[in-house]
Order: sequence, then structure tokens, then C-alpha cells
Amino acid sequence: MPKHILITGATSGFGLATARLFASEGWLVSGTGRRADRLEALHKELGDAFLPIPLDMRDREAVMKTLGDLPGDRHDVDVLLNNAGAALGLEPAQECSLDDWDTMVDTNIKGLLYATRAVLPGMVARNSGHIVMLGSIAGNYPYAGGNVYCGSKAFVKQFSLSLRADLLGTKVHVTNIEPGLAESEFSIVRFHGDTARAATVYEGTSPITPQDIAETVFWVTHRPAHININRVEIMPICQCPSGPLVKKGM
Ligand code: NDP
Ligand code: 8X3
Repeated sequence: MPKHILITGATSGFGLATARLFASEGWLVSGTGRRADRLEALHKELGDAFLPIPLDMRDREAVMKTLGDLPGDRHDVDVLLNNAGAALGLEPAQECSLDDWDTMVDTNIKGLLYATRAVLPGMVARNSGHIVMLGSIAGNYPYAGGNVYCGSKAFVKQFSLSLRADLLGTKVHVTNIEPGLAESEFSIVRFHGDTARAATVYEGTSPITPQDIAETVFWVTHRPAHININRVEIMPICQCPSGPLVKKGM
């Protein structure tokens, strides 16, 4: 019986690369996204290995109903990749769009909670499974303009670690993957479709690729059952953490 991974946000970037990698390794893959045309294209590419699930992760009722009761051989979820998410804007907090803030909270936090809550009872009942979160270095280090995005990823990190505590005594695994600079559609979304501005983010760098993250998801989910990878922080070699900033002259 092939294993089954459910990926939220499989239409682009990390989710898309992970869908391709796991399908190539013989897994059943189910993937959500709002762009149904892209899900359909992936279905054509991967064939019956892939189940497209057009879904907005912010829709609590639809997420609980759909992901909590997947059909046939997809019913049991071995791995949930909580990947759907976005950063919107890079303005200082006093200038940010409240709509952007709502969207980040509703997607990065609440959508992730709904998907987790939908699959977790089945995992606990079977005493097996793995929930992998796409956190970020933004949850570990603040940066100007990161405000709510950084806050949402700090939530993901702490929720992930707290889940481990709730699940102690079961064999359900939880991992938070925390990438740094990575090229996908992330910056295009952040800058509301401004591709030229998005390109400047990666100019002169060798960023993490979606394939790098897909391989990390594969690695954390293929460790011996008696261990749990709690967190994985990854940066490209051209990036590093840095200490507090000082503004002189004030
Ligand atoms: P992309 O923009 O390339 O992909 C984002 C995915 O999320 C898309 O498939 C998109 O699908 C989906 N998504 C967004 N909103 C919703 C929604 N409301 N309902 C359903 N799906 C949604 O970005 P990445 O692949 O880079 O990002 C994936 C995750 O990794 C995010 O959580 C991001 O915060 C995180 N991350 C990204 C980093 C980076 O630098 N790229 C670094 C660290 C973490 P659709 O639009 O079709 O709905
Ligand atoms: C994406 C990484 O540093 O652009 O989560 O916020 S960062």
C-alpha cells in the first residue's frame, strides 16, 4: 500500500516541488490550492498519483469537511505538509494594509490550524503520521517590514513544538522546517505581482530552491520512527543570522 502525503499549496514553489518528488518516489500525493487550473495541470503531469483538491485554506468549513474525510485510498494521511502561506507587503507596521494582515493571519495561522485539526484525530487513532510545517527564519529573527509575517511564522514554530508536547506518548511526528532566502513565487506575491521588484530580492544571490525544500521534507519524513526532527533551519550560504540593529545619531 503506497503512503500518502497531503500538501497544502501544491500549485507553486515548495509545495509543487514536494508533490513532484514524492510522486516520483511512489507516494500518493494530494494537493490543495486556489488555482484549480494549476492543480489540473499537475494532475495531467503526475497522473493518478495526484489528487487535485481546489480549496482556499481560509475556508474553515470547507477545509474541515474536505481534508477531514478524503476519499478512498487517500482517507488516511501519512504526512501532512502544512505549506500554504504567504508574506504580503514589506511596509512598516504603521503603513501596512489591514487586509494583508488579515490574509496572512487567516492563511499562515488559521488555515494551518484547520488542516492540522482535520487530519490529527486519524493520525492519533492510527498511532502514526507526520505533520510537517513550513515555518521560516522569519519566525526566529525579526526584520523591518516583517511584522505580521514574522509573527505568523513564530506562531507556527511554537505551535509545532507545542503539538509535540500534546502528542508525547504517541508515534505521531511533528517537524517545523524554517527556510531563509528561497526563490519561488513568494516575493511576487509579497509585492502584489511586481515581478521586477521581486527579482531584485534574489539578484546576486544563490537562494534556496524549491527542490532543496522538497528534499528536506523527504529527509525529515524518512528518518527512523524512534526519532523526531523537531526543527530544521536552512539558509543559503550567502545568508546568515545577525544581531540587533543600532540606529546611530539619535
Ligand atoms: P509560493 O508563493 O511559490 O507558493 C505558495 C503556495 O501557497 C501556493 O501553492 C499557493 O496556492 C498556496 N496558498 C497561498 N494562499 C493560499 C490559500 N488561501 N489557500 C490555499 N493555498 C494557498 O511560495 P513558497 O513555495 O515559497 O512558500 C511556501 C511556504 O513556505 C509558505 O508558507 C511560505 O511562507 C514559506 N516560506 C517561504 C520562503 C521563501 O523565501 N520562499 C522561506 C521560508 C518559508 P494558490 O495561490 O494556488 O492558492
Ligand atoms: C521567507 C523568508 O526572510 O523573506 O519566509 O521572511 S524571509
